[in-house]
Amino acid sequence: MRALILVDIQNDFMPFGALPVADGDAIVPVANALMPRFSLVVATQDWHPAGHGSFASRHPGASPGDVVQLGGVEQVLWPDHCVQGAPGASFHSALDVARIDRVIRKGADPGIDSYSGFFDNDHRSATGLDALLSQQAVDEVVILGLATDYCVRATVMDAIGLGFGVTVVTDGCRAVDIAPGDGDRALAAMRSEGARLVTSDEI
Ligand code: VGL
Ligand code: ZN
Repeated sequence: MRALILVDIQNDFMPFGALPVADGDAIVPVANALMPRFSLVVATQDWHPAGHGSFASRHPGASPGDVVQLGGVEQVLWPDHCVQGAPGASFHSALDVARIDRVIRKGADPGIDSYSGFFDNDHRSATGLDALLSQQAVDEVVILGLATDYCVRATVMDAIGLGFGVTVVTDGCRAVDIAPGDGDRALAAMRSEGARLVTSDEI
């Protein structure tokens, strides 16, 4: 059984959002076209409390892009984004949310970030996504979303580690690219860990 996982297709990651991903809105039609082809569609949602520890605004003197320790692991600091219940945390208005079967929220613990849809960044707490997929006898996941170099990458790496067959839809992903090429390097790393990289017309 195969499932589609949509990673963080939220307003704050769109070009008009608080943590803008260039061309991020270009993936919405890709997601909409693929959803009807899957019997299980799961969307992850970055879902931070105000004042989350990944926000630069919580660290006096720090700026977005700085790296600190948070929850015992390295943490890139970000602008405030995807605050629970705020418009920036909502899915893009053109995303066909009626086709989403389950939403997995992550990043709610102020003391640790959660890029992956499966685990917090220290791998201590699970979001419930693995249990959900196992219940549904899913053995293969197809993943797309935002951003290639953070939450897509982490979700893909955890899925591989958990033993799922993993396909990444490259035209359904866009990168933050703090350093030019981060997105391409992330895709190369996913491939070398065993992910299959395809374009949506190959699904
Ligand atoms: C993400 C940075 C911070 C992502 C989430 O969805 O890739 N990136 N929070
Ligand atoms: Zn976040």
